[in-house]
Amino acid sequence: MQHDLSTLLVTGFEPFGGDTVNPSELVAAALHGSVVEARGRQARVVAQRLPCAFGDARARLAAAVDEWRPVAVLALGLAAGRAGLTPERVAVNLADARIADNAGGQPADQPVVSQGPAAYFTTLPVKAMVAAMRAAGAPAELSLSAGSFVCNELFYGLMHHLATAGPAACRGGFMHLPLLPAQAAGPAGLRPSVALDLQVAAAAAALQAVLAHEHDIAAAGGSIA
Ligand code: PCA
Repeated sequence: MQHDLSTLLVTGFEPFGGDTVNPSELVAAALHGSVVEARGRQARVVAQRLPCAFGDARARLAAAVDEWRPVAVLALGLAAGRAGLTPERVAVNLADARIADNAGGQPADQPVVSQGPAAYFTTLPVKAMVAAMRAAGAPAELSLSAGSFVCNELFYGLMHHLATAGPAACRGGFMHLPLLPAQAAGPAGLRPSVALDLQVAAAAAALQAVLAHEHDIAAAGGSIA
């Protein structure tokens, strides 16, 4: 891999919770090596697969950030039940797991970083990302909570790393993805899903928005409750 272009680091998770696939690692892998262009800027996507394990995932991401020194990081994960692609606004300093992670870890009511701030806001232009994904024909919406499992821990760990130790000027954030149709075809009852091709196209559009918008667009949004 060349270092001539700037880098967009995109991560995905291995399957967890009894699933055999995770759309986040498939989307990240599909984008690996592609060149994103927007407003005269170019960056090459480097994808990294992460273990679904508290502590381990965020340590590996911090190491990848320090290795690649990307202009931005977009971490991806699955949120079964979401009806579209959902960039997250807030990472909270809380690990509270309803199920065990892939290493058997199941923290209850623990801080991600003791003495860390209660929360971090994303530094990605999430409203511009939502608009770009919708323009690409994909269902997308802002989300206010990444939960309290490994994805939130990764998101919080990423933002803490960028705020305290990582490369200056690197922006970071997290986006949850919906199930794939094949996952929703199981016996667990009807759940929303989005085809892999559309998830990949939407994530590519979101990355373009990241390059195009150093600051988020002014647009009405947010949620009433
Ligand atoms: N989703 C989980 C962890 C890994 C993933 O893809 C979560 O939302 O926390």
